[in-house]
Amino acid sequence: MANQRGAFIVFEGLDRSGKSTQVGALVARLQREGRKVRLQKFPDRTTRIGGMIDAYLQSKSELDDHSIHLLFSANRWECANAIERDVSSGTIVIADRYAFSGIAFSAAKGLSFQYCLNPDTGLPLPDRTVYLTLSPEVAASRGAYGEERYETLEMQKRVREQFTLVAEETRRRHGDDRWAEINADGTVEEVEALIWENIQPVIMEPLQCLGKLWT
Ligand code: FDM
Ligand code: MG
Repeated sequence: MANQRGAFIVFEGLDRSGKSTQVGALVARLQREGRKVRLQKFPDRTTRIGGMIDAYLQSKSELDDHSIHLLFSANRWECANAIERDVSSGTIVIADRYAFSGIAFSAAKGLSFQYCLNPDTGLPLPDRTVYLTLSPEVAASRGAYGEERYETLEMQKRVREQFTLVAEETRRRHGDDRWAEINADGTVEEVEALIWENIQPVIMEPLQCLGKLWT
């Protein structure tokens, strides 16, 4: 189909869920199939705003919780036009984290859920968000957390709770099809197969234009 648009697919998940591995594998597979595909990491640490976020995450700077929340959102807004442009010209844009992490991490620090949601209102709405879940046992068996801010067991537990609320809100506002949960306890290949099966309808069927988040 000549003018078929691409798609916007987001991956979310807790630390050590294998999210970045799976995103990389999916991008490679789509490329092998001859699809136009672009990986978009959030936070995008390559921009000026992204540099401020990077310094904060590495504890090289301190910022008020509201300030850093708004910077994460601003970092998405500075990429929004490119996502819309690429999807409308046939590219599959795969995002490693998005606004859902934005809410889950900031709300886990105590900001109100509604406050966290607001600045992302109107961003490109993902056609599907794949949330990779991990049982606590398997998470524990995958070794130590990293060095960055938020990479502690206590914070990850709170983030997991908030992701449950984010999932409910997404389904309530945008429908059940927008949010898929995939158990990432299996091997890389097993999880890859589950993801591939899950996203087939999204990348095969011609879709209408991209929606707007939280509207
Ligand atoms: N994070 C990520 C947030 O707190 N808010 C956001 O909006 C986004 C996109 O940043 F701990 C957190 C999640 C994670 C950290 O992410 C850096 P990566 O995926 O580890 O680079
Ligand atoms: Mg990290």
